[in-house]
Amino acid sequence: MRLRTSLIQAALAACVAFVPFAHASNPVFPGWYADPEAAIFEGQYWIYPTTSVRYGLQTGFDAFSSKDLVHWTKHEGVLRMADVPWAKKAMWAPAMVEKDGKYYFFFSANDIQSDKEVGGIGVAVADKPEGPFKDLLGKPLVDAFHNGAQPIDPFVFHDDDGSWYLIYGGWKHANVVKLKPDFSGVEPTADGKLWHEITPEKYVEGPLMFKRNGKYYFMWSEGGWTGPDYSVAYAIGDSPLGPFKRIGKILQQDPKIATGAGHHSLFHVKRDDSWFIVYHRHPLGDTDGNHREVSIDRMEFDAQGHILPVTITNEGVPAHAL
Ligand code: FUB
Repeated sequence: MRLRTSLIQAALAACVAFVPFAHASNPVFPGWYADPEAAIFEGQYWIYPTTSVRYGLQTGFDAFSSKDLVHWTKHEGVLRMADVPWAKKAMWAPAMVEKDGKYYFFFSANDIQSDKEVGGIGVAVADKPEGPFKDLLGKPLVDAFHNGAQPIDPFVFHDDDGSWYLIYGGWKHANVVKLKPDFSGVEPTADGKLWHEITPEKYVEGPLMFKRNGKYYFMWSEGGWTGPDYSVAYAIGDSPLGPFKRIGKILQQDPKIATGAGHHSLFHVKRDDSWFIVYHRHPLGDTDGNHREVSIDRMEFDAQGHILPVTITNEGVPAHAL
């Protein structure tokens, strides 16, 4: 009898130990979404993507939040075109930061083709990560071409000396410019210059910057975003103003998994120094350029600080608490 009881107890203990652990799968949530901006706000993971439909239909943004990278909650319409008086045509490619308890949502709008048109990069603000976000300035933050860069695809980098930088640019040119601390405009760097061009070899769009062990990592997308060869490369420099020399590709298609893997951002979990790359890609065999889906995989560094090539997967990543 005692033997049977202890066998039952052992079986129960084994069951408790074998609670199946949660695992994501790629794409991480349903729907055509692209240009995902990853942020950690209020103890949760957040993704702010472009709604990947024709430009004319890009009239607002949804956001997604998660506590574990596996289960995602959709927040619909966190920023709508109706709340940006100067936006008329398309809104896409968000960049997010938190500052002094407010949340700032940078975005591209109107797809301007010359300085004669109204549009460029805007910024909206909210009290909560889920919005509702409202236009901050009543006009674009960057409304013209500088150094040949179309004012799209913003990324905001907060340096550890307190400076805020906007890194942006389409049409194969990347600029970095210092932001005023209240994000109401741009201001010169110490050398008196405003628009610093940092375009590396093969740069196309989708820039991103972070700092690790005292070095500045600059990342971007190359290739064409509607096609299979879209990809991500990077450089390492000693200053946010460059220079940046291309090191190589770290994210690209895998003909067994998906095509056009690009326009990424990153989750850095400080607790265990783990890094996740959040990016969009096209399903295999689907040639509609707007059919883009958001996926997450691991990103790792070698002992010298180089970024290792990312393995893109269908399985995604295991649950990862913050
Ligand atoms: O979503 C529109 C465009 O797709 C972005 O500007 C590019 O970076 C590309 O991802």
